[in-house]
This record gives sequence, structure tokens and C-alpha cells, in this order.
Amino acid sequence: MHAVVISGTGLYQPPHTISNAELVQAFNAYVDRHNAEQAEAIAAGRVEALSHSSVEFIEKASGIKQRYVLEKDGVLDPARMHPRFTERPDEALSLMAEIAVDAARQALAAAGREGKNVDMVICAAANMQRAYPAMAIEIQQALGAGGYGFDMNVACSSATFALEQAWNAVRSGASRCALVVNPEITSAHLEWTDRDCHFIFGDVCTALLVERAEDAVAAEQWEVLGSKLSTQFSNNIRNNFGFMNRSEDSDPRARDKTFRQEGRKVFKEVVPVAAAHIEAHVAELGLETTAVRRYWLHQANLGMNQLIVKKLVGGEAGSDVAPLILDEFANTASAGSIIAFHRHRADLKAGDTGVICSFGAGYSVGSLVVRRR
Ligand code: CO8
Repeated sequence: MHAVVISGTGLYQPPHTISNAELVQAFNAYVDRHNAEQAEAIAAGRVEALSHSSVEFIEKASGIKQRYVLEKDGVLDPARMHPRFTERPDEALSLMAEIAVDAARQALAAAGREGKNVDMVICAAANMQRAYPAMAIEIQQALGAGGYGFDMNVACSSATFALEQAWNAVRSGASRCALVVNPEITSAHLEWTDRDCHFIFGDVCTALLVERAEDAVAAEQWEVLGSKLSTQFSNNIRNNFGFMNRSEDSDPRARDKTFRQEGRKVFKEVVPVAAAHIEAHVAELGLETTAVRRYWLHQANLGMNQLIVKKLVGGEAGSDVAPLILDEFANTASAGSIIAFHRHRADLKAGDTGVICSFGAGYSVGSLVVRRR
């Protein structure tokens, strides 16, 4: 088996931000409009009145202060409440591929590599823009990469699950240089009209380059010591949008065709599972959880991450141990832990170890233990 390193990362950040105040203002205008339009039905008990959202609730319940989005006007239009994208011709680069190529070029530059060095592309995200051809193959072509590409989806754990595939391919010799991209256009499958979740997600794309250690030329390299994946079926985070909808004669705009969750159950059930997963993974590699220098955790909820780290290190731990990016980016599905890794690793020294860990729908948990070379 070959030693394998992560030799570069990249981050595409969309051009627009939506603060909690802007989000709540638009949402409350939508609620007032809905309640006025439905006043008769509400009075007759046929339709439920909607309630206002609040900035205080969002910040207290989640830790989120703003989110980046690819398109803002449609989201903040009380008559629309979802982004407005223009359909592109088949000949044009698709939006998911466009943001993935941007993040990938940054990862390649950080690693001192070019597209032609890549022989495997995995596009891993919580949703794909189309059924086929695979997004990864379009990205492969746009970068001038060789080899092969494929798409995969394990919701919020897509990036760590893809990293295991990349690590296995490179260490076995099947591949020499693998690119993992996570274009998350969550704004297109978030239900912006539901106050329980309208504040949760943001758009972004991350990229990582995974290479054989003996080939790597990057100034900064992170050896992959091991990976561990696990899944356990749950309906608590679900989206029923899919290719069967038309044939089932179901309403494409029905509430179950966008993101929905039992947030409190998810919080309670996933915290112990994620903490036990990391503990077991670190122990399998002969390490102590308290000796891990940094945890780059999935970014869904501030309280969730604080509880997980408390279980791991046996007390309160600050942002030096588990950095937070969720206040700025919100939940970016599979990209969250990778943004944390991208932004918060430069201060670690050679020999320091860290854990990249995601958790979310499925349920799914994925972790990688890495060490700075
Ligand atoms: N403003 C004011 N009040 C509100 C609001 C709001 N916006 N929303 C809810 N409330 C009210 C509720 O109605 C409730 O009122 P009452 O007590 O009268 O019933 C009260 O506030 C408390 O509500 P909750 O119990 O729901 O509040 P919580 O404290 O549990 O916080 C959270 C809600 C923030 C959602 C929290 O439960 C959480 O973060 N849970 C974990 C969620 C999580 O990690 N999910 C992972 C999902 S991501 C994933 O796997 C990828 C999916 C693919 C991406 C999809 C992209 C679109």
C-alpha cells in the first residue's frame, strides 16, 4: 500500500450573503402575506396560520449568523422564496460544475498540480443538478483531467465518504492523484418557507486533492492515517424529490420534495453516535482523543459540536480544538467539515494529528484521521 496525502484544498465562496436579519425580514413578510391571503380559511380552521421567525431564535438554537448563496433576490422575494437560476444550454458548463472547477483549481494550485495530473474525479454532494451524465465527468473534462470520474451522494457525509474512496484508490495504486469536489447548492433544495429550517443552509463548494505521498510536491501535506464510515437508516432527515415523482403523479412542489427534518431528534440521536464513532476510530489507530490537536467537525449546529467535543476531550473546548465556520457559512451539507479543515489548519505543526468528521442524513458518519507531515 502507498502512503497517501491530502496535498491541497480549495473553497469556492458564492458572491452573496444573507444575514439573519435580512432572512427574517423576508420570511416574516412572506408569513404576513400568506396569513392575509388565507385569512378566511385560517378563521374557518381549514388552514393553519404561519408564525414569524426571529433572529434571536436562530442564533440561540443554531449559532448561525449568515449564509452565502449563489442567488439572493429570489430567496428574499416574499412572492417566491427560493433562488432564481437560469437554465443553461447543454453545451454550457453547468452551475455545479462551474463552482466545482473554481474550487478544484484552487486545490490544484495549492498542491502545485495541474488538471492533467488528476486521474480520478469524485463529485460528492447532497444533491446532483441532473441525473446524467455524471457531474464528475463534466468537471474532469473542464479541468483537462484523465482517468475517470463519478458522482456520489451520502448527504452531509458525502465528502468524507468520497475521501475514503479517493484514499483507497490512491493507496492501492488504482489511481495516483484523485480530486474530490463538493458543490453544495443547498439553496435550491432548502424549504425557505418553513420557519423550522429556513435558516439552516448555505451554498459553497470545497475541493481536495489526494495524492500518493511519494509524488506530492506541495509545501503542506497531510498524511491520511485512516478512515472510518458508518450508516444507520433514519427518516428524520429526508427529501422525497426524485425521478419517480412524475410517474407517481405527486405534486412536485409538495413539502416532502425539499429538505425536512426532525431537528431535535437529529440533535439528540446523532451527538452520541458521532462522538462514539470518533472515539472508536481514534482508538483503532492507537491514539487518544485528548491528544488529537484539532477536530474539523461537520457544521450543523454550534451546540451539537460543543457536546461532541466535550465527550471527546472530557471538558469544555474552545475554537482552537474544534473551529467553527457555521456562524459565517451556516450548514453547507458535506462541505462544512472541509471548510473548517481548509480555513483552520495552517497553525498546526509537523506531527500534529487531526480528525475530519461529518455526520448527517442517512444517518451517516464519516471520519478521517490525518497527520501533518
Ligand atoms: N423562529 C422562531 N421560533 C422558531 C423558529 C424560528 N425560525 N423555528 C422553530 N421555532 C420554534 C418552534 O416552533 C418551537 O416552538 P414550540 O416550543 O412552541 O413548539 C421552538 O421554537 C423550539 O423549536 P425546536 O425544538 O425545533 O428548536 P431546537 O432548539 O431543536 O432548534 C434546530 C432547531 C436548530 C434545527 C436544531 O434542532 C438542530 O440544529 N438540530 C440538528 C440538525 C442537524 O444537524 N441536521 C442535519 C441536517 S443536514 C444533512 O444531513 C444534510 C441534508 C442535505 C442538505 C439539504 C440542503 C437543503
